Amino acid sequence: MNRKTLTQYLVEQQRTHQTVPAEVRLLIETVARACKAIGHAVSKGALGGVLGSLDSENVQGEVQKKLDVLSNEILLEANEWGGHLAAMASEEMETLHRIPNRYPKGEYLLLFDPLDGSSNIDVNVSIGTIFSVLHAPHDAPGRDIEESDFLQPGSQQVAAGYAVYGPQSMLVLTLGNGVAAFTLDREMGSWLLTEENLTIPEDTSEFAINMSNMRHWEPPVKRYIDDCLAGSTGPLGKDYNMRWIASMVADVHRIMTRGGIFMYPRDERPSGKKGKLRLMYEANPMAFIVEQAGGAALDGEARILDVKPQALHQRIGVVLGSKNEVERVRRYHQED
Ligand code: P6P
Repeated sequence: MNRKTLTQYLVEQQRTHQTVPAEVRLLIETVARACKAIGHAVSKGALGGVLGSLDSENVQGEVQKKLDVLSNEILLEANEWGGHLAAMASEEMETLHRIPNRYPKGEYLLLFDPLDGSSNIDVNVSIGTIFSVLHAPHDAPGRDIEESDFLQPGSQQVAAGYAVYGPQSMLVLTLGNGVAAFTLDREMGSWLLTEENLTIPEDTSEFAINMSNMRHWEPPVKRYIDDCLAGSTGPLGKDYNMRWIASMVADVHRIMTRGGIFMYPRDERPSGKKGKLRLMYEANPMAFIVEQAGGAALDGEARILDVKPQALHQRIGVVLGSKNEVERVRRYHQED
């Protein structure tokens, strides 16, 4: 079977939709090439001397894995010379990364979590890269980009995607016209289209949450999970299954493939009041992808893509996945 390459898919998207200019196509191809390089480094494991932690911490106060830093550098180096970006921002960097003056600047902003789920690296569990593309403000070309230029609601995203480095390496991408999935052909080194229109089933009986945080949850979350655990004899009238990979990319990819609901809610701990996951480069891109596949994404009550960001690394509660199940969780919050 002759499958379309990522480039063919992007050219067709460019021809069909005015919202996909050539600059965006170049940007996505560049990020996809960087994800191939990251996946290659990840797959070497101990053989590549890239496992384990560094003595450094990132802006989140998390110990950095060698692969976190390597993945971040791969994305920075791949994207700074191309002329399509005005600046970049990353989970691994405290402030934005401006394009060096020796390179031309473009009109897009790229945000990424270069290696999400890195606590799973050393135990050989799927991890991934998450990225989000915004348009720089129209007056940006004449001035230095500031952090405030990134603080746009997720509804403003031009494109978003993730790469999951698992049994297969896959790239899942939206340009605002549905969601496409590509599988890496390792012999050819090409991302080949394997799903043109990913759609999340509207209903599910599978939830994903870290149960060890139960004592910290707000009452609506506790009531919802209790009702799921009550199964067919409880108010929801059906048995539920549970999954928790502790790698957002892998948990979300399962939901993109067979449905489900992913929850990392804000909780009552001082550290959890705003949630654990980051809005700009985890929640927003995943919310864009999930909504484009017919799912829903809330912070518990409000639509994530409507949230006006206040800070580059701000955190947010996340409830996303099968539309009818996310709506059910919203109703639990409204009962309070
Ligand atoms: P916990 C990984 O560190 C991450 O940011 C997400 O990928 C994942 O969903 C979550 O944190 C796991 O958190 O508290 O279960 O380890």
